[in-house]
Amino acid sequence: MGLEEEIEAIEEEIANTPYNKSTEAHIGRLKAKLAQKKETLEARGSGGGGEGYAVEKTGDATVALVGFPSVGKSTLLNALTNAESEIGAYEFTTLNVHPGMLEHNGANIQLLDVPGLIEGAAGGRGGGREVLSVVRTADLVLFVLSVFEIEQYARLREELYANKIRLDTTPANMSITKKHKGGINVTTSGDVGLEDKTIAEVLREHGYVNADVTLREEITVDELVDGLMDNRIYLPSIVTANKADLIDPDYLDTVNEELRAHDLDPEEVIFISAEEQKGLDGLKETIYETIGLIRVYMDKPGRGVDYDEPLVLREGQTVEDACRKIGGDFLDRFRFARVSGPSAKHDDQQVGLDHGLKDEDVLRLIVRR
Ligand SMILES: Nc1nc2c(ncn2[C@@H]2O[C@H](COP(=O)(O)OP(=O)(O)OP(=O)(O)O)[C@@H](O)[C@H]2O)c(=O)[nH]1
Ligand SMILES: [Mg+2]
Repeated sequence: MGLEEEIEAIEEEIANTPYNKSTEAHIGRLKAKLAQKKETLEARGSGGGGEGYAVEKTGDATVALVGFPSVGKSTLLNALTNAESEIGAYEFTTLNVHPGMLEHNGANIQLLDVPGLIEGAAGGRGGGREVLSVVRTADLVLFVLSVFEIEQYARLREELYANKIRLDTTPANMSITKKHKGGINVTTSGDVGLEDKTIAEVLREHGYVNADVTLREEITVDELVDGLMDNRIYLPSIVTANKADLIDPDYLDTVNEELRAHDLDPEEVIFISAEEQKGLDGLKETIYETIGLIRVYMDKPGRGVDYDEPLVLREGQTVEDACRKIGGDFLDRFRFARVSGPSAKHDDQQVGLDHGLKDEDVLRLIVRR
C-alpha cells in the first residue's frame, strides 16, 4: 500500500469509528499516526522548492488577506495602503503576492494580498500551497468575505486548518519530560476531557516510550496531537464582510443569520465597503489591537518626547525589547530607564530591563557614556 492509500485508509477508519470512551484511545492512536504519515507525504512532495514566494517581511507586523477570488482583496489592499494592486472585474487577477504598507498609530503594518485561496489549496492543487505558506509567516489572518458569500468562511478555515494553521487559539497547555524508564505517566489537573489511556496511546504513537506528561486544561485528541507536532502555527484572525454598500438594510438580517450559522458573532465581524472606503477606520484599529501592537514614545535627551514616530512593540514586551528594537549599543550601555504612562506606578518610575511596557508609555533610557 502506498502512503496516500494508507492515509486514506486511516481517515476512513477514523470516520467509521464511533467516538466514545472505549474507542477514544484507539482514535487517538489513529489520529497521531495520521498526522505523522501526512508529514512524511509532505516532506516527499516539497522537494521541488514548493515553499514559493519569498516575500520580504518589513514593517512592525504582517497581515495576510485571505479570501476567495473577486471578494475585493485587492480593492481593500489599495484602500488601506500605498500599494497599487491590480483590480479586475474577473477572477484570479492577483497571480502573485502584492504587498502594501498600512500606517496606523505610527506603526507600519505590511498587508499581503495573496492569490485567491481555492478549493484543495492545502493539497497543493492550483498553487494554493504557496498562498498558504505566505499565510503561515503572517502575524494575523484577515478574512475577506463578500456579504453575499459568507459560506466561503467555512472552506477558508478548513484550508488553513489542513495547512496546520490554528486560528484564535493557543497551543495546548502541557509539558512532557522524557525519562529512561517507567513507561508513560499521565498527570492531569482537573477534568481534561480525555482518558489517561488515550493520552498515553497518542504519546506512544509519537515515539515516546518513557515520559511524564502533564496536562493543565481541557483538550481534544486533535489538540493533543497538534501539541506534539512542532509545525503548527497559531494565529489570531479578523473577519470582514465586504461589499456592504450593495445590501439593502432588510437583507442585513439574512447576512447576520449566515454569520451566526458559521459561529461568527455579527457584532465582531467588521462590515466594510472597500470600494466606497467605508468602515476602514474601525478595521485599521481592530487590526492594530488584535496584533497587540503598542506605541512607546521615546523621551530623547535634549530633544524631548517624540510623539510623531513612536517605537512600535507588542503587548507584553519589555524595556529590553525596546533597547533591541532601537538597536546600536543601547543594551550594552543600559543603566536604568524611566517610564511614565499606563505601565508606570507613577511618573518617571525607575525601572529595569524586565519592565513590561504598555501602549502610549513614555520611555527614557539612561545609559553609560
Ligand atoms: N460594490 C462593491 N464592489 C466591490 C467592493 N470591493 C470590491 N469590489 C469589486 O469586486 C470586484 C473584484 O474585486 P478585486 O479587488 O479585484 O477582488 P480580489 O479579491 O482581489 O479578486 P482576485 O484578485 O481575483 O482574487 C471588482 O470589480 C471590484 O471593483 C465593494 O466594497 N463594493
Ligand atoms: Mg486581487
